[in-house]
Amino acid sequence: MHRVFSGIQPSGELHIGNWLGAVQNWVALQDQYQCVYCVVDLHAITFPYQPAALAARTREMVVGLLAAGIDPERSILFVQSHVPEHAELQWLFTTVAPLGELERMTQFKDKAQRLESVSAGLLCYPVLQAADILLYRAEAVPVGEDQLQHLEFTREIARRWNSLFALDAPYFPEPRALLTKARRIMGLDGQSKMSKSLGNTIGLNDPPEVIWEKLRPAKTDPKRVRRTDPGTPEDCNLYDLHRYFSPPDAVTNVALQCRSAGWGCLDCKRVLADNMVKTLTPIRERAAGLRAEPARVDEVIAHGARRASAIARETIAQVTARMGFLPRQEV
Ligand code: AQP
Repeated sequence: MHRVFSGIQPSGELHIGNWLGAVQNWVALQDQYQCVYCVVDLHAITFPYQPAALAARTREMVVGLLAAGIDPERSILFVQSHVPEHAELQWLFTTVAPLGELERMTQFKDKAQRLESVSAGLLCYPVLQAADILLYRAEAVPVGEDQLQHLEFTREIARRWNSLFALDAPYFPEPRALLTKARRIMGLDGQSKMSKSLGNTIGLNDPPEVIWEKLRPAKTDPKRVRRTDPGTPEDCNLYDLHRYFSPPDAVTNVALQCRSAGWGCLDCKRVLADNMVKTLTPIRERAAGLRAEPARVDEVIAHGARRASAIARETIAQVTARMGFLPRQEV
C-alpha cells in the first residue's frame, strides 16, 4: 500500500481552512493509503508561542483530528516531538539543504516580516517538513496550496540526498501533492488566507453563537456598498464558503438573491451560518466526547508514537549507514 504523510501545527485552533484544504482529504485517503498524520509541535515553536499553552493545544489538535474522522487504527496519528528521529533527520538534511532557497520561501518571508528577531528555526522550517515526509518515505502529501513550495523543496532534498548517498538506486521517493478543490480558503477578513496565526478563522469547534459572531462582520463583495446594490457572488469571499457548506440548490439561490439584490449580505450570512452549524455540530459533539475521555486520547497518542517510531528508526538506520556514520551499539 502506498504511504501518505501530512502534518498540522498546534499553533492555534483547527479551523475550516485546515479542514477543507487538508483534513477532509486526510480522512478520505484512509481508505486508499497507509496514512501517517502528525501534529507538528516542533514546527509550532518556530514562531513566538506560549510554552504554557503548547501541550494543551497539541492534545486539542489530536482531539480535533479524531473528531474530524481520523481513525487511529487505520492511520498512524502521533505527535512529532514524541518521535525524536524527525529532529535527527532534519539535522542530516540541513547539510544538503540549499540556503538560498530557504531564504526565498514565501512563508518564511511572510512570517519573518512579522517578527523583530528571526530564528534559524523559522528558516529551517521546510527542512524539518522534508524530514517529516521522507522519514516515512511517503509518496504523496495531502496539503493546501500554501504548502506546494515547501513540497517542491522536499522533492529537491530527496533528489540531492539520493544523488549523494544512494548512488545505486534512489532511497527516498519524490513525494507529490494531493490537493483538494478547497486549495486556498480565504480568511474572514477577505484579505489573507485563513490562518491560525492571523485570527481570521472559524474554528471547527466553534459553537453556533460564535460562528454567527464571526460571520456577521465578515467581509463580502467589496463593491456591494448599499443593501440595494446588486452583488457579484464570485467576488464574495463568503459565497466560496457557501459552496462547501450549503446544499447545491441553496448555493444557486444565494447567487440569484445576491445578483438581484433580493437579499442583503446579512440574509446570505444567516443561511451560511445555519448550514455551517449543521455541518460542524457532529464534529463539535464528537470532540466534546473525546475531551471527557482523556485516558483514551493518551492511549491514541502513545499508540501512534509506537507505530511511527518503528518506521522512523528503520529509516534513520538506513540513512546513517549510507551517510557513513559509525553504527550505534545497543545501550
Ligand atoms: N486557508 C487555507 N486553505 C486551505 N488549506 C489550508 N491549510 C492551512 N490553511 C489553509 C492547510 O492545512 C494544513 C495544516 O496547516 P498548518 O497548520 O500546518 O500550517 P499552515 O498552512 O501554516 O496553517 P495556518 O492555519 O496558516 O497556521 P499558522 O497561522 O500557524 O501558520 C496544511 O496542509 C495547509 O496547507
